[in-house]
Amino acid sequence: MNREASMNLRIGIIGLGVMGADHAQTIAASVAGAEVAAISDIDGGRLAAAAHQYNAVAHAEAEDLIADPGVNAVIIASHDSTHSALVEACLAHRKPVLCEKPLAPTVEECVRLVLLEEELDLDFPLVSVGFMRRFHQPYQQLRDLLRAGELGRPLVVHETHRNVHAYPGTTAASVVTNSAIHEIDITAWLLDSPIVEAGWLAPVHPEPPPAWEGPQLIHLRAANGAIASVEVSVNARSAYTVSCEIVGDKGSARMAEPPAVVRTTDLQISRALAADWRPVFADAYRRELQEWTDSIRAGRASTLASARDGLDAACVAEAVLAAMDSGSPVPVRRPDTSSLTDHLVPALKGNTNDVP
Ligand code: ISE
Repeated sequence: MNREASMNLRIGIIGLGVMGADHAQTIAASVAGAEVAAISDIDGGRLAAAAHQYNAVAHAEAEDLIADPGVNAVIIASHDSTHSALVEACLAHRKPVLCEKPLAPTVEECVRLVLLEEELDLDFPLVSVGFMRRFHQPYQQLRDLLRAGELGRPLVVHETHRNVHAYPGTTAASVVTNSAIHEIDITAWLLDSPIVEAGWLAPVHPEPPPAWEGPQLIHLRAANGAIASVEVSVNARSAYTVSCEIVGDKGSARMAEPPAVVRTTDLQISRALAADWRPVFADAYRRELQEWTDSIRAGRASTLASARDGLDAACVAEAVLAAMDSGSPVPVRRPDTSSLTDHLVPALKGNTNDVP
């Protein structure tokens, strides 16, 4: 157990799958002012091993971790379908929460979370969403170039996102809500303009949606007039790769290939590529976790994506899914949250959480 008086932020992590385990490691190895204080996972063996490794409290139930007074901030890295209820529990306990993307798979759930948080009338928001690409330096440099006017008016964004293997249970829809949701968020963030229309295409194939795991082509149109094409493929087999190029009316800029060693053997030139996103975005995850920790300890809003950003991405994802069904481009519908706000949260009032 790790409950001695320390000035570190005591973080509880829910879910020890790929991302929960990765966050635990990053916090322990490279985030200043934070420690892994508690862990929860549905797999008892995995939970016990990680609790031992990090000298952390093990909670079989996620709700007990959130209620634990020894935990002052929570990371949710469990299955997408659990996000909404767990974020709500964090709000009830007034605990800052970093919820892995998506905030929740449906617009309805995201609206509820936004309203619950806003009704608490807090000094700074409690909910952050793990759109870590906002902390990836190449995206930040592309955004800086656009903001400085170096590329002129942005016209087209070309993006690709390829995973090696699909998760079991992947559907055409979950490719949008779990994978393409990154491009949905980062495109609006780069362009500084909300997405207003979405379209969807896929090659003709014997296995059409909903079972389709092959490449999808998503088209986005932003309010400022720019358009984006996103090729997303979760079963590409070749390697994990992500690319982004922005074309403006004065020039274009694209992410360069990551620094790597190029090998020449057997009459071939080659370099190693990543098997998944962790090595590609390791530095972005570290910077995101550091900023989250620093903001909570300083009692200020973080620069991570907010619950409203999570809702916005869900609205665009919903339009993509509607375009997938209808075969035509669909305008993005955004619920008028100001008319929905009545009396959602009396039950959440009254709890406190002391952050070091
Ligand atoms: C995964 O959940 C992630 O968040 C990765 O960043 C993304 O590239 C992958 O497609 C998702 O499945």
